[in-house]
Amino acid sequence: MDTQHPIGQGHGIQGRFAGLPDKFAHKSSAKIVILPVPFDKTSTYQKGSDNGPEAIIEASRNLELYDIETGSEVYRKGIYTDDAILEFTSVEMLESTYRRIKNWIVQDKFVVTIGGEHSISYAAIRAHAEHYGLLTVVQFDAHADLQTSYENNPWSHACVMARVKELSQVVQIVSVGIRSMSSEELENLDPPNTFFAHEIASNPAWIDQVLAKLQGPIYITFDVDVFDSGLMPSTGTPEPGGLQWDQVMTLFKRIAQTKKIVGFDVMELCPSSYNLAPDYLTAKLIYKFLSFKFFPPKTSS
Ligand SMILES: [Mn+2]
Repeated sequence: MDTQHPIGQGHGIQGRFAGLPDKFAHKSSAKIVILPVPFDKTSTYQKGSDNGPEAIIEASRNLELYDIETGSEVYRKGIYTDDAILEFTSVEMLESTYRRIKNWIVQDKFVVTIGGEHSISYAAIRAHAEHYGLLTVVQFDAHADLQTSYENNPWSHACVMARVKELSQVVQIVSVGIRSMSSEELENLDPPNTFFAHEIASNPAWIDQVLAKLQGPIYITFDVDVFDSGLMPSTGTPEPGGLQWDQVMTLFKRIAQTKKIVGFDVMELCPSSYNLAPDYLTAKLIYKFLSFKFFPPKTSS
């Protein structure tokens, strides 16, 4: 066994992202905090995203922690896996999540919130928006999530971006991968800042066009259903025609190279015991994102 790299490949400690030993998972010294929010109350099709955080953390123990592309080992920054937010109602969950995240931000931690249904992101974005004053939100999603209210609940997952729009510090939302919406959402939609999946498929310049929109501190909210349903079947509402892994990686990398990313969340993994690949994909997505964020490659590719 290589004693220089004793971590990864299923070793390590259960319940911690990447199974990191104490040295790299310490609450006070870690630069990165993983906040699990196992909440799924408003989803309407396939339920079970409340099992997402546990599945992500379990899968993450199997990651190899040297990132080839950036030549880095981002776990050495320290990744603390926080206690899960456990609340019963949407309002309580949002308030607890908001307060927990705000407390980490003032300690200069980079917070990765993992869900759970997409409504959770409102609390995370609100905490970052208040701290940074101005925020551009990049939304990776199959769905617009712009319903004013859904099933009489303004805090439904289907309304999350409508609520985010109401935050005064959010200067703009740039949406990527959208391919399913209702006509009622059109009035809330910002067409110049919406990159529909069918347009991405036929426009090689789409990544440059996304980057040209971004200003100020960047928050990325990532609904895993932005991926094509073949790659990501384990989600509440899987949609065909979605993004591929390399497209997402390229956009992550390009944003990290040119912008200041201040926060990140990954929502809507609805794990299945019959197929672990989507769980592993989500864990790897988080680790790749962190590798790009903290060790952005010098040259663009
Ligand atoms: Mn969504």
